Amino acid sequence: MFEHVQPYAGDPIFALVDAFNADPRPAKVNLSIGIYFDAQGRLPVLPSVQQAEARILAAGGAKPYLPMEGDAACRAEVAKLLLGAEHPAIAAGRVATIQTVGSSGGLKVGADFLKTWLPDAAVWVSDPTWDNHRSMFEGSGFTVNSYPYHDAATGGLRFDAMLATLRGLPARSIVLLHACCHNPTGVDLSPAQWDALIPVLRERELLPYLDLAYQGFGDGIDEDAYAVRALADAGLTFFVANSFSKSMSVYGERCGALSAVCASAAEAELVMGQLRFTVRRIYSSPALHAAKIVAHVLGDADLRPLWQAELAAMRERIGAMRRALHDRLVARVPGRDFGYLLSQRGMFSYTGLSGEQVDALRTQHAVYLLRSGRICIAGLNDANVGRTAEAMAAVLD
Ligand code: KET
Repeated sequence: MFEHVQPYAGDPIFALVDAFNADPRPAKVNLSIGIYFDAQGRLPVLPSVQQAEARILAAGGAKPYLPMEGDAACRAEVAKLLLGAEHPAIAAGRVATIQTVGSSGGLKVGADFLKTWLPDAAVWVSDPTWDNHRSMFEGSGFTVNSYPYHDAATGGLRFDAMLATLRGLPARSIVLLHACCHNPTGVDLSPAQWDALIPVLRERELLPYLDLAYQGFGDGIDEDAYAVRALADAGLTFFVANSFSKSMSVYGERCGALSAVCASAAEAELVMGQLRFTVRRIYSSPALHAAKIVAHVLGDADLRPLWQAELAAMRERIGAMRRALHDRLVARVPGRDFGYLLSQRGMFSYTGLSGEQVDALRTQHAVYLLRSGRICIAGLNDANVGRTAEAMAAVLD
């Protein structure tokens, strides 16, 4: 029956984590997966989340199925977090938000919805992007193409080339955009560049699909939602999948959402209906505990500011580690430009290291990063940043 089944080569990110865990060398450094580790190298449990869970546990209660679209309080909080509490699109009923199984669940539900309702569209992702974007959309039956994005020569953005490509796309093409903290490069559009992109999206009648997995890790919760709010302010119709995995350090709870900002309340209701149906035939309904965590943390007058401070502390620690790695590399490898470490945003930096240099870092120095040269800065701490810089310098020499 299954003799013809092809072996699975494994996911490049999860496979690297497995290899890291199996490595017996005590001084190993994990800069592979996009997970925030604290100054001691541990996966943090945020006090805001801990307190929310204590309250949830104390309240007890049965464990019914959630509706297909998820918990109402959670969904309302998500829409406000993305757009700002007072955004007119929310008041007008133009935002259809469903709670999903991580933002991956949201991305996938959105992809299946789009394949049904825009069946002839192609998907355009940045070059490069998170590998799973391509897999997910291809899995939903789309052709996935890429638009120019990262400039390997300068470590910046190929913004003009990106715009030129988008200007040439057929109407109703789906354009996947990282709202902030681009994965894998850490190179983001500035607010002015978003403002310049929006008329192109509108004139070409493109459908923006935002991935917001790192809200709060760039410049701040509101700052990182600039793209979402600018698109909504401009009256565009778009999707946004957002995640709490990283911002609340609740990876395994699978807390995420998908929002469709639509032209009218009537359209939002139609989209919501079909999103429900899409969910029903994949996983029926999302997780209760995830909904309660998100709704409590975002909706409570005490927990919300606590969470915001915790997220700010994570962001600031990443900034400090960017600076620490930068300064050590500059001292160790003079004449080479490491400015990208300071200008890139979020958990990731694109180092420009070759596949061979990445292999040498892993085999000779027990420093793990993706073969594309992506490092997760959030895996650095005071105890390992010096060794990491030494190892990087050694492979650059
Ligand atoms: N979008 C992006 C851009 C992203 O980097 C991730 C995870 C996700 C979505 C999925 O997050 P979720 O937990 O489903 O809400 N990225 C890291 C982990 C992974 O590959 O799954 C990573 O790139 O290392």
